[in-house]
Amino acid sequence: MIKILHTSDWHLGKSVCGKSMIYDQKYFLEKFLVDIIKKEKPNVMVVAGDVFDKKFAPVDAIELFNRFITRMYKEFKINVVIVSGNHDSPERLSVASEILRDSGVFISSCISDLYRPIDVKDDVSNIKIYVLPYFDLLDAKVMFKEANIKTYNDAYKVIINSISDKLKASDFNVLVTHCFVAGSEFSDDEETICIGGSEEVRSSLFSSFDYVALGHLHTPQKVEDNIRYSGSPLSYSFNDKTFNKSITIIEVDKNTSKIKSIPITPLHNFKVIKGLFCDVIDKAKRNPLDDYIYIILEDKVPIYMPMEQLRVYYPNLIMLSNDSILDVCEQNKVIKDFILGKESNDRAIFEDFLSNICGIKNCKEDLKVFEELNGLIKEE
Ligand SMILES: [Mn+2]
Repeated sequence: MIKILHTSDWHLGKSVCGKSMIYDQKYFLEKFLVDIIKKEKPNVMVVAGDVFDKKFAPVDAIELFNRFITRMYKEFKINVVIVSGNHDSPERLSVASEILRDSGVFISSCISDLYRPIDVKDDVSNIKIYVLPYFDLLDAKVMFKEANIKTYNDAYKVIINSISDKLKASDFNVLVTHCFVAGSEFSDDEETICIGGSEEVRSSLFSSFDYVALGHLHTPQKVEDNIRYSGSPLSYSFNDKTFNKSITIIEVDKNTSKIKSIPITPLHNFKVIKGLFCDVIDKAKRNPLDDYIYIILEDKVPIYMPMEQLRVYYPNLIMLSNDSILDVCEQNKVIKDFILGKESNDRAIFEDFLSNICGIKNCKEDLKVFEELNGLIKEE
């Protein structure tokens, strides 16, 4: 039996709401995934694109990748097959890839890599892993001299047709690629993908493969039983449909396969909390959390430094919003003008601060101190 571990969309170096995810990514690769590898002992790991979040990946992300890949070769001796995704720089990701091939690390960055499948064998099974990284439509047009390649579906059709006669029924044929397959579910952090547009690829094109390891979409899902997105290992948005992430394991015995997914335990969960400030802070005091938190306040009055107050209990509170107060401002001309700074002066702002935030009205002493200090500041 041969085991394939399928993962994708690591997006190493990504920040969410200004918070770097590098510790979470380090935890995923060096603790969670290493534990799975020790337990499951896969023969090969496929990474279906978007290793890095940016074409110019930060140094700590490159270091983490380097350390992990080295360990896969030295400690676990498993083959690693990587295709570049739309977030990766194909040239940077595939540095020294010809030499790395000899060590069982296959990094693919161009269409022509498809014609060099990777063999993984045991006594009964013969797996051929075909790789097709994310590519530019123009590259496909030039390579196949086909002017009528207008969509990714056209390109995939031509590209897959060009190897279909090489696929043998006696082999277990795997394709690793990074694209948007029609009919899949996406989450809000994937808004750049044009759904229903020229990016869409039909799953019927993959019918000659025994398993298709997809990357691009971050929600783990199967398009068909043997055509799957492993999804990203971490949530990268509070708008994620499901915060449940997983990796996929395919066990191949001759020409049959068994597929299972293993849920990922993240270092931090993503949580959205909604409510009035008093209830939210009450809950926070009773149950402090170090998860990544997004709080949606529903108060119709301004709250004094809510982020700072809540961060005492939620140190990883990374986003806070209050649509209710925006609605109030929109409806109330006085508040709107005040916020926009119309007809207000320093004294009026301070008076409003005293009454709205501190609940103190007409306190002559406070106003006197304010006027004195304000005068001094202005003199300076
Ligand atoms: Mn991605």
